[in-house]
Amino acid sequence: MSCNQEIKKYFVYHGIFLPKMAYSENSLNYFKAFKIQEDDIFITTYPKSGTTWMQEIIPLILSGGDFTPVQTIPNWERVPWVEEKRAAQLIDKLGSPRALASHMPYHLMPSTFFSSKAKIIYVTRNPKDVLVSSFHFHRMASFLDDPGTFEEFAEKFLAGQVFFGKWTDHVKSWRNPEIGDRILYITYEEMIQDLRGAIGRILCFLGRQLSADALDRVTEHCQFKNMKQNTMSNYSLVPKHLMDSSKSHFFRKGNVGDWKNHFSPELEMKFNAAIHEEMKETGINFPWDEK
Ligand code: PPS
Repeated sequence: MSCNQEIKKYFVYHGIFLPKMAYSENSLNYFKAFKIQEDDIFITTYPKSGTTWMQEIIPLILSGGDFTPVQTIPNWERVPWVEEKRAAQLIDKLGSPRALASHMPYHLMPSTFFSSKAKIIYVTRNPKDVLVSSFHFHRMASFLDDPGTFEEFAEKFLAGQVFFGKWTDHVKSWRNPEIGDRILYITYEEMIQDLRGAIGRILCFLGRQLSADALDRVTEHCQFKNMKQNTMSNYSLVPKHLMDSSKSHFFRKGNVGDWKNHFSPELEMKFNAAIHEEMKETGINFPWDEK
């Protein structure tokens, strides 16, 4: 990293940058020793891939379509990140089954996670749109580096010098075959295209049901324009000195393909080549990949 001020905001955990504001040695010790329960449901994501969206959908599924939890409990309390500083206190309050979140790569999960039956929903998003979303998030979040120009930030993103490291490492880690059928892979793009269908897949995976009417209401509630108004999910409860919505909103655009408004042709070529090089041996194909 280039300057002292930047270094002060992060520490390095197994090669991954983590903002000191939200993570500490204590919180990571808590995370490592965390006891998984067999009916836990994990939302795992690389940042800016659709975490908050899932923190709305899963509680609505678990409540059978009752809106009370998502209208009264902030998203970070109803589905806490297990690695964050506030986790211990928040997770203690959860009923069963617990819905939990993590931005960690698979191999850094708590040791009891690997042998458990906990279910996992892994959301993937086109890394170009992740980069754009992350760039604007870095502009508004004081606990992250100033991103510099978009081109500068893209360099850091490709090098993994951003919180939670390289996108490719994260995505590859969660494709580990040993996870078996405990994991549901879903893309942000398919949720945009057919949210009702995507929630249907999640219901099936979790062995849950909603009436057609409840599914319609949940789907409508989870549309971008409606979630953006939910003060329990839109981060408006966070003080301005931490997240400054005059610079960028957390609920910014919520669409697919905003990268086209940010990438030069040169950057697009470079970005495609870098991602292709790191993903080519994996056999993983995404809908957004060049054919
Ligand atoms: S974080 O900070 O890692 O928890 O961020 P995360 O929630 O993973 O990602 C934030 C982006 O997801 C968008 N978002 C949505 N898009 C469509 N529909 C719904 N309901 C929705 N909820 C959140 C949010 O707007 C961020 O994307 P951008 O592209 O910046 O708008």
